[in-house]
Amino acid sequence: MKMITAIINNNDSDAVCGSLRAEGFYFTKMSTTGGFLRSGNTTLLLGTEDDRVARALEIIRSNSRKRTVSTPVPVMPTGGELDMGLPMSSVVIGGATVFVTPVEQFEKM
Ligand code: 2BA
Repeated sequence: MKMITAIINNNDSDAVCGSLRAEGFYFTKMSTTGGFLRSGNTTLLLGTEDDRVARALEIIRSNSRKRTVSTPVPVMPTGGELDMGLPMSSVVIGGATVFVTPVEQFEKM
């Protein structure tokens, strides 16, 4: 058995979750926050048998898109005054960030 931890864009969440549900995957959906951009994303915890991992990843991949967002770049003040208007930088988010880890034990009690 494997545990898939998938961090996905909030905008892809309905499509990913709907497709996973339609194929009978069990998962837990959590509202999470990216450490870099500090904006909301969705993390799925999905435990499944080894032979279904590839299909779960395919569903996540095919429903997750790359997006480019503009984010302010923090700058140090040049003098005594704080710079007004931070420069913007583009950051590409996604598709999904996925970790697949082995499960040593699984029980429902
Ligand atoms: P955030 O941490 O908010 O990161 C959003 C995007 O900002 C990232 O997209 C990446 O393009 C960029 N980024 C992140 N950290 C950076 C850094 N130190 N320097 C420069 N750019 C940086 P993704 O890589 O697609 O990540 C999307 C979200 O997935 C992340 O949101 C975070 O919540 C999660 N994530 C990504 N890699 C992770 C990892 N190794 N461990 C845990 N969570 C991760």
